[in-house]
Amino acid sequence: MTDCTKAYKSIAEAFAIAGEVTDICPFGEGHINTTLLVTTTEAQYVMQGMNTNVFPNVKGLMSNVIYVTDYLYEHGVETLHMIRTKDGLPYHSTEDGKHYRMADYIKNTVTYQTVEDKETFRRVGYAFGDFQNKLSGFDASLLVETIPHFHDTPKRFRDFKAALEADVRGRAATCPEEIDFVLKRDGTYSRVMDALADGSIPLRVTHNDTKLNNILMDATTGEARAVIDLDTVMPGSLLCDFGDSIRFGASTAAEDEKDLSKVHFDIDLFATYADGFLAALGDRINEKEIELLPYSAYLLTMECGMRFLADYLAGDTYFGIKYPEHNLIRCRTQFKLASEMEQQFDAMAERIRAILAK
Ligand code: GN1
Ligand code: MG
Repeated sequence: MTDCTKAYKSIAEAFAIAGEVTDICPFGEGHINTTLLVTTTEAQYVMQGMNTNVFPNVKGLMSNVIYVTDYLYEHGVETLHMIRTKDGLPYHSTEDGKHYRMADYIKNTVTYQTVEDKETFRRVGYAFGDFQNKLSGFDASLLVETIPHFHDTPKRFRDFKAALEADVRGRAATCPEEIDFVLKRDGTYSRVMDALADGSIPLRVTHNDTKLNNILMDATTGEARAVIDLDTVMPGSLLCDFGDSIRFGASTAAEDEKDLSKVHFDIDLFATYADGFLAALGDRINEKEIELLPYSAYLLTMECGMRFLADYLAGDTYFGIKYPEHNLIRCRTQFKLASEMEQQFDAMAERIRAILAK
């Protein structure tokens, strides 16, 4: 039995699973929760230790996940199926104050860290657009705001400046160019929040973390099977879901690529994703949202970059890291992408117009 299996076996056994646990191993690429694949003599499950630093309200978090998965299931959408504990509870708490949840492993699916072929990315765009459609009838008042101000970029910018001011690790001296990159763009961060505030774009129930690796693709057919990582499903803007997918998927390299000469914004991938996303939405997107699609790619990329940089300055307390400069490396890829996007706003708008004219 591996050390990992030994460490988590009794936790896995707290859930109403089939068979005897034979193996438990780390799984996936998430930066927040501890994700494990549990294998038993009869089935496989995904177990997660929830990060209470990021999600202090575990009860509210799990209530959201159950509401959303039940709703999707009732509407015929393949989704996560949460397993209750043997006591019938939605999650299991250990004596040392950690909280775990369990879901069925969805068989014959894969996730991608970069786009391997364009058609896949179109399907991802369609699937995230469709996810919005499916949730359009969902009663948003049922949802707890798991992370308030999650995509409030001006607030993220203020948090970044506070981390810079505090500079608790003395790291600011190691990254003056990156800091300057964020500060210089003050004034470019509020267009989505402003549009929500003046009512020119609607508040919807959105996913808010639409990375390519948050969607399970069928290993045989290549079809999108299920949207996962439902922890940040909250009221928000469709633009954040679009922009976040672009920042991650329309890059030619991984989010933590060290060689920046490999990192480029690929406008063809932008257009491919937009094609799928807009096809799913049909006329359920308004003029202002359409106008802000190119900007949203830039905005979400800058937001994520400043969050990585702020976490580097704060001593890596939020995102999981594999080495000390990991967050700095991550922010550099985001800034490289954002600087290329800035040069291509007109070209992006042109591609959107061409898609809508079809
Ligand atoms: C986190 O949980 P994961 O790894 O899918 C983060 C996102 C960031 C992303 C950057 C709750 O997503 O907001 O965009 O890392 N999730 C949370 O890769 O903060
Ligand atoms: Mg994830």
